[in-house]
Amino acid sequence: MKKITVLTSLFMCLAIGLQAQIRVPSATYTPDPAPVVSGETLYVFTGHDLDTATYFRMPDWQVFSTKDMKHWENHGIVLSTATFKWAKQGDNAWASQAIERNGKWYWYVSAEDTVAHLHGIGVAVADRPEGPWVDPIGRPLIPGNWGYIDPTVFIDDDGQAYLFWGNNGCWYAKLNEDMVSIDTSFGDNGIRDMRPMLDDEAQFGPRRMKHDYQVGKKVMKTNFEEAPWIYKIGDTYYLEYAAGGVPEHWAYSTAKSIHGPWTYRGRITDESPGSFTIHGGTIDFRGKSYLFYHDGIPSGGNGFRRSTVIREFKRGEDGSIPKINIKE
Ligand code: FUB
Repeated sequence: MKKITVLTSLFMCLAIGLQAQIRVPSATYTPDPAPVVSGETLYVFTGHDLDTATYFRMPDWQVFSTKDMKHWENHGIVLSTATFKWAKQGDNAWASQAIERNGKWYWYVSAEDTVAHLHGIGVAVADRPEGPWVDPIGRPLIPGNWGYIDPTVFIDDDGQAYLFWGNNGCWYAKLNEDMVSIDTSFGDNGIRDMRPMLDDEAQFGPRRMKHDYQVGKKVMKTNFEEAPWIYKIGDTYYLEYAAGGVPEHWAYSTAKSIHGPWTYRGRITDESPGSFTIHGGTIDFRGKSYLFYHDGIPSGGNGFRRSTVIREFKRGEDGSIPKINIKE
């Protein structure tokens, strides 16, 4: 009987276009999920909203893994601000993403630079996702500045690695082969500013009134909000991102060059239930595609106590990402 009910609801989900949800089992909150596949294993790197948070209270980062999307291993809190001596301690451990290269793991994190008193990007290195993680440079890789949060990392087919990041703007840099320094000959002191491209509706979607932290008031800006998620399929670069101001939805643009121009491709989701942020990313694993993001449902709608959710979806023949229903 139970089996029939599960099958019936699965059939109903497929018939009306809903994607069943998977939740990473955890006793802690798991915001800002960043999935990565290594061999037969999918790892999810997340942040950690404290149970008592009434504003962002995020002291550390966590790792989970699975081989089949059903059984999960919780590796726990494996990295904290304590690793980054230059960072504000015990808080502001914001979004992150990790990547494997030549047998080492590199974890790029948002943390508060105590010199600039603004978020910058740090990097930690380990032999495996479970750690131990160390800070190989003892300073921020990208020093603090307005909007310098939410790093996403990608290695192109020619071996060139890129780091993108940003809130209310998007910036990117070329990582050197060592993955812990940037190519300072690229852009302005190693950083290229994407804001002129972000301002183009054809590249990043319709403008709307949004708060701009640098000018301290609302201005007309395009869709891009924060949380870039960069990857490539075939010869197409994908940039997914939190969009639309708050509350955020998930959207994407594509390009034939990592330097743009980008083409706005539309919404992937509507706004995340119970959370004004949505941070996530899509990934392919064992022949299926999954969207990772966070919502506020387990906390009863507290946008500072967010949990990872996963939705399976099917890419279009042309590589397009369908609109994914995250409301059910
Ligand atoms: O989790 C803290 C911040 O909220 C992240 O850095 C943003 O992407 C948003 O999810």
